[in-house]
Amino acid sequence: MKRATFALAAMLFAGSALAFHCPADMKKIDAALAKKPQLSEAQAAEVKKYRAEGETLHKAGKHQESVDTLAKAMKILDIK
Ligand SMILES: [Cu+2]
Repeated sequence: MKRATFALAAMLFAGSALAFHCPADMKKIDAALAKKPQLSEAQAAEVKKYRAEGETLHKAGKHQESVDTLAKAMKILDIK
């Protein structure tokens, strides 16, 4: 019983940490885009796609998927 409670608490903690992660990543992407990075049309389209997908996933509560998707956009933009 105690172990289950701990596991649940750990899960909730991980979930909320990730919930903060996505908006932070989106902010980084938006900031990078505001600087008009040198991207090919295909790259720019991909970044936009991942950025939108990440936001949708975040709103759906799928934070891990959101972080993973936003990471792809960040990789194209070369954000660390
Ligand atoms: Cu999220």
